[in-house]
Amino acid sequence: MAARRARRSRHVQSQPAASGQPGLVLANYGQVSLVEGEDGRILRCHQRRRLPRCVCGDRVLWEAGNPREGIITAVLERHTSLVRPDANGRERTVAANMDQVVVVVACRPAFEAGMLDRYLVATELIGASPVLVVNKSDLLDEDGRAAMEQQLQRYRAIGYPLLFTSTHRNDGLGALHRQLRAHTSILVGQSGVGKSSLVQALLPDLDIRTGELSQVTGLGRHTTTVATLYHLPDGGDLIDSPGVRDFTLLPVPVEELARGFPEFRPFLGQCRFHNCRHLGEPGCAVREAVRAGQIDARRYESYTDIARTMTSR
Ligand SMILES: Nc1nc2c(ncn2[C@@H]2O[C@H](COP(=O)(O)OP(=O)(O)O)[C@@H](O)[C@H]2O)c(=O)[nH]1
Ligand SMILES: [Mg+2]
Ligand SMILES: [Zn+2]
Repeated sequence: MAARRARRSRHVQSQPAASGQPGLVLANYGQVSLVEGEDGRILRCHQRRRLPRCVCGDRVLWEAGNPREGIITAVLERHTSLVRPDANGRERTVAANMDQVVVVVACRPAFEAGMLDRYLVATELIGASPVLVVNKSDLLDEDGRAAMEQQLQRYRAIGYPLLFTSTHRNDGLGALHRQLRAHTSILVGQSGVGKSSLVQALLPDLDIRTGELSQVTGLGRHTTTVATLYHLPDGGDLIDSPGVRDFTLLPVPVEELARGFPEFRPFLGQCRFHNCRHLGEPGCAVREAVRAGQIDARRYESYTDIARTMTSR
């Protein structure tokens, strides 16, 4: 999956002429969306023709039709969106309006710093806040935990929240709950790190809820195959998306890529060349900061790796 800042006023715009009541799209199944009205009731909705296809997390306007059915009359402006290429390489939006992206890693499958950095950059570039979760903490002995802490210290230094969890031992889930409160979050990370297990642990009535949703769609228990938004018991929303392991970065201009590294920001604009790509140009303030130890060398290496894959396309 790829991430990209919502392109305001190009794809999705509020439709000033449209009327209707506000609603929240919990899931989209092609022609049909599940929309939650302000009273909490869930309706099956089709959408007016010529509207952009709405996605999980969209704010919409809808009008009542048959009992428990409605029609979407407007898709409101998206603040953030996650996009990934479909089978034909076309960009496809999977979810919208999340303000937090929870990147889940574990010791098994092995933690890869380069992949973590790609998730973090993609999150920064859509304007959402990353949270780092190390799941399967039960598999770490004291030394393993210390080694993991040490590797991840550079992310703490940037200011990213870092949590250790275990769904098997029920560790750290309270802290994760608190971190998700008052946010709309989505879990991303490599397959097998425990994302679905975390969703299960955070949403004790998940089975009941998916059952309810499939009753409304009449589509059977399909909710695990499309991005679906759930309300957390203590407040906040969690989007479960089965495809987020594919989350990668779409090409962005290199100047924009550097902004995806928050610790670079104090140095941007201080390079000798205004269009410096920080890849070896003379008088580069970013490289100078790496040399001076103000920017972590491993993170800078991730920057050059990502920049190279983008410029070679
Ligand atoms: N030891 C351990 N295993 C876990 C934990 N959480 C999940 N798992 C296991 O990791 C495997 C993958 O979990 P899953 O939730 O499907 O990962 P996903 O692919 O990221 O959704 C399963 O066998 C889980 O039982 C944990 O906290 N500790
Ligand atoms: Mg899963
Ligand atoms: Zn530079």
